[in-house]
Amino acid sequence: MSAVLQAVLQFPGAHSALKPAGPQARIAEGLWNSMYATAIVVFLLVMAALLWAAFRRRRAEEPAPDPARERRMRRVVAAAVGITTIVLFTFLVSDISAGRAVTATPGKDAIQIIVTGHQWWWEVQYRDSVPQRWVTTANEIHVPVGRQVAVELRSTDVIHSFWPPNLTGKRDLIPGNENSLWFQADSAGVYRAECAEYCGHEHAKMALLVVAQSPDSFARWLTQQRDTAHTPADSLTSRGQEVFLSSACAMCHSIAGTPAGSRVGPDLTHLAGRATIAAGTLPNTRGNLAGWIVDPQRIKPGARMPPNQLDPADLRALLAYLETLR
Ligand code: HEC
Ligand SMILES: [Cu+2]
Repeated sequence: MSAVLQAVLQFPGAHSALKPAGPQARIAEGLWNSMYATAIVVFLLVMAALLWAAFRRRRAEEPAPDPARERRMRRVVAAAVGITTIVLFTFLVSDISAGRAVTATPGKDAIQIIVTGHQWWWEVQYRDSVPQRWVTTANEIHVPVGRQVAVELRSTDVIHSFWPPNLTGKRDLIPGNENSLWFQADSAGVYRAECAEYCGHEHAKMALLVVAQSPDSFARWLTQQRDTAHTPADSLTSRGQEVFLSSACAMCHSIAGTPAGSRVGPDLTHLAGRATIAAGTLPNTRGNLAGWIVDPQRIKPGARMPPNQLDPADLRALLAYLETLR
């Protein structure tokens, strides 16, 4: 799955409000472009007037008061005030209408996703009328291209804010309050989103990826996510599962199909299918996984996962097991 990560790294626009990939982001970009262009014109006009005033030839003595000239000047000033008012009023109207367009109610066939903010990672859940078909993952949202995605935003601790700049504006996740937004990705790609509200020590390491894929490959992904974890097939991975279930890991993490069912930390049922670990902090490689498990505090000081002292053989078995969780 590091192909996903490669895509992010090779696509410099994967984290930019000026590279819109969906209808809302395009509205925001249009608003920005019009304000930017207007500001450039106003700046040039003001600078030109300033330079003209500074450098125009002066007469040696004060000219005699000239009522016609005074009237002309008054008219110029009134026109400038009038134009300024019109420009500001146009900004106000386009701002309000852009805001309304961005927050319009999503259609009935929108995909529903629940995103819960935790210090400092994102829980992502796809619900279904049948609870057995619910999918829980972390730090990665998969969506089909061209379909609306309605996101319900929750928080279990402090205020976070969900912001995928290529797709839409930001919206807060507030404890005890449900917020929502929707977006749509018009082209396949991997877009980076992040927490946009300071939420403590590791706020900067609270990113997530939005993977927009064709409807077919999204459907395949969702079906696969509904599977429980594979039963270990060899002695190494069985040992790894034993290590996982017999140490502290199982007190905080879930792996569907095993007795581990806690939701303190990210669901690990399909960990190996994710591109990054620790909310976009590190690429999901064996070395990074080992470093994280042994001492998460070195990588993300303050993260809600304690260091783990594991026998090297046990660690190797644990890593082999975690890598089977596709
Ligand atoms: C006290 C609870 C706790 C314990 C015990 C714990 N973890 Fe974690 N774990 C967390 C939390 C919370 C996170 C999310 C940290 C973050 O990204 O800020 C996490 C993140 C992870 C991640 C990264 C997941 C992802 O998708 O980003 C892995 C892998 C992981 N833990 C494996 C383990 C293993 C293996 C053990 C046992 C050796 C373990 N954890 C023990 C709470 C715990
Ligand atoms: Cu934050």
